[in-house]
Amino acid sequence: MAMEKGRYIPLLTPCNNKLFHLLNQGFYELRVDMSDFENETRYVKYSSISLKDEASKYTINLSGFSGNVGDCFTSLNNMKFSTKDQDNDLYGNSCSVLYKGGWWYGGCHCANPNGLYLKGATSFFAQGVTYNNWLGQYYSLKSIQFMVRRVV
Ligand SMILES: [Ca+2]
Repeated sequence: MAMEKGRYIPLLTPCNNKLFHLLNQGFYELRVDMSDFENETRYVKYSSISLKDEASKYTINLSGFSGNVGDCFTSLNNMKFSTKDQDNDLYGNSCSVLYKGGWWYGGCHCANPNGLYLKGATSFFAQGVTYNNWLGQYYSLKSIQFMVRRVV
């Protein structure tokens, strides 16, 4: 964990800051690879991804969906990043507290990549590493990997 004089910094903030500076260097696409515990895989791609700066709470913009499973991330467009101590979502309560992750929550989520690692079928609704358009909100994926690539 990154540390500043006298206080801990949540890992997510410096990570998003890094991602912001990276994505600001050009035009990037996003690919997300997922797997379940039966060795099935799915992917989604977005031909464009960009982030605004920390003052704008890392507002995300995504477009140009393709993939072999339903789209869960175009709905993130214009959402701000929320953590347990920073509620920037569109929901009356805190999605981050309810669903155990830091994420671009709206009100609340179609996918929860930073949720709890619950290893497959679970009775906890939407708290795992879920992707609703593939295995629903009661299945926590084995893996979900985000990759960006510069296109221009
Ligand atoms: Ca809220």
